[in-house]
Amino acid sequence: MQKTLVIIKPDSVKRRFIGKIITRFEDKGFEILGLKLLVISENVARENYSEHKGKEFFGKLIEFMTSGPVVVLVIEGTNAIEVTRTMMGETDCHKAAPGTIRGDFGLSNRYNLIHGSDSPESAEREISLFFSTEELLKT
Ligand code: IDP
Ligand code: MG
Repeated sequence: MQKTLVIIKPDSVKRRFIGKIITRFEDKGFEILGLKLLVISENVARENYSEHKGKEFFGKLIEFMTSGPVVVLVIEGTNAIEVTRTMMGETDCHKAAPGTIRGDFGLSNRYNLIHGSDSPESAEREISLFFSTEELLKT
């Protein structure tokens, strides 16, 4: 079993995709261990995306991620990190395959609807940015 952090990004919340996206993970068989609706602070956004600091899109990414409410979830299941990333599709929604969240609902490479941790180390770091242990059903 593995845990991962998913963020339903501000564009998804604005487009009323919260239910649709959570349903995909529930239908797949994942368990939800934590869930909240919030506006991400600039510091937390910078921390979540620290690996991209210095890249040309970093400033706009932080602006986007703090532009409105998001839903953050901790989901658990077999191979959750890789399976979630497969379900999300490629970063650039133009290139993401049909059947993926980005492939089905997106047309941008910045406004791409969803974040998912990309490694066990990132998952652990990102989960602890958003949730205390008391806020998760299991640790
Ligand atoms: P990921 O979300 O698929 O893991 P990353 O490469 O980690 O993709 O990039 C983080 C986020 O930064 C992306 O989800 C997207 O919102 C934004 N981003 C990535 N590459 C670009 C780009 O070339 N232009 C604009 N935004 C980008
Ligand atoms: Mg990434």
